[in-house]
Amino acid sequence: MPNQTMMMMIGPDGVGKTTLLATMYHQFDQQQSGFELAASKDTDADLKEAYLKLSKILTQPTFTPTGPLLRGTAGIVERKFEILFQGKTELNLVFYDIAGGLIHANMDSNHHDFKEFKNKLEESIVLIIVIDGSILVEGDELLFNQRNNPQQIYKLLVPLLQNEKQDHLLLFVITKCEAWLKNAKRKNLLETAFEKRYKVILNLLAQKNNVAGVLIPVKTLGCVEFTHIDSRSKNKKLIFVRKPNLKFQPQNTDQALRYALAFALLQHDKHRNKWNRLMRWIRDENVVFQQALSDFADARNRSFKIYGNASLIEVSKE
Ligand SMILES: Nc1nc2c(ncn2[C@@H]2O[C@H](COP(=O)(O)OP(=O)(O)OP(=O)(O)O)[C@@H](O)[C@H]2O)c(=O)[nH]1
Ligand SMILES: [Mg+2]
Repeated sequence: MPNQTMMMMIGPDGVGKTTLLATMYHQFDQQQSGFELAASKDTDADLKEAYLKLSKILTQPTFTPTGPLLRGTAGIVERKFEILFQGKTELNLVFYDIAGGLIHANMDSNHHDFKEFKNKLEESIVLIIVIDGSILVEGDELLFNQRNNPQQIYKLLVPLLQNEKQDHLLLFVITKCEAWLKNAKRKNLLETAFEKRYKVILNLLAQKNNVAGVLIPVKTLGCVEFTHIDSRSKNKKLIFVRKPNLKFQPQNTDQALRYALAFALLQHDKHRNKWNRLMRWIRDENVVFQQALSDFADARNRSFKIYGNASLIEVSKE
């Protein structure tokens, strides 16, 4: 029976968790390795629906954020996948896509949904922390804290990382940052803002041996750019424009997925039981697997900044 690995999309409502999941699934290139990612029927249908919806929104000349991308990111939705190796299921995967509202809940809340959220978070070994990039760079302290809520994410991480026996990967994925990916100087602004505003979380990572973090700015849309914050009403609004000369073209979302999958496979391999290990050794399966994993991991873009224990994401070449 193949193992199961849990991952969770984390971030307040509207940061772009579901959009990221839909674009990463769509953008992922299966061709390059012995591994294959297959979605369950429901997951495949839902994520394709989300992607189609996005592409339709983007045919309109003016861009208005739509509200939740898929009906039903209420509570926690389980998006199920499996990784196949040489045609056989190697690992079952669940991505928990949460309703962002859960992030703001009171930590001591006894509410059923929040308890379920904390339990599922405890099971997850990869956390995809989705950050609204426009607010990260341009938002004032109050707006930034409201919309990205890093304090609450820190409070959730502290108990999770206390278990020294379990390794974790944190992917800090920045969305809505098309405007800052144009040149090295602007990219630097984005990175500096991230390191300043997530300092407490990055300090936590620096003290731990059991966690690695990767900063991955992505384009989920690629053709919509932040222009300014409209502060006239009480509820500040971010104004984006649809760039007519650019295509809807996600970028680097597949990298987030590749980092997540490589880590899941590494952990899975590390925790095989002795009997399984022996059988694999006798059948000479380890070498082939290791080579495939190493090829898979080599297709990761290595220009992203790494925090914490970088050795946790390295695949040894044997
Ligand atoms: N400009 C821009 N808009 C984006 C981007 N990613 C998502 N959006 C918009 O942000 C809105 C919210 O995106 P969702 O993916 O539904 O956000 P979520 O984090 O899943 O939100 P909840 O499910 O409510 O927690 C959608 O209208 C998207 O069109 C991006 O990279 N750039
Ligand atoms: Mg959602």
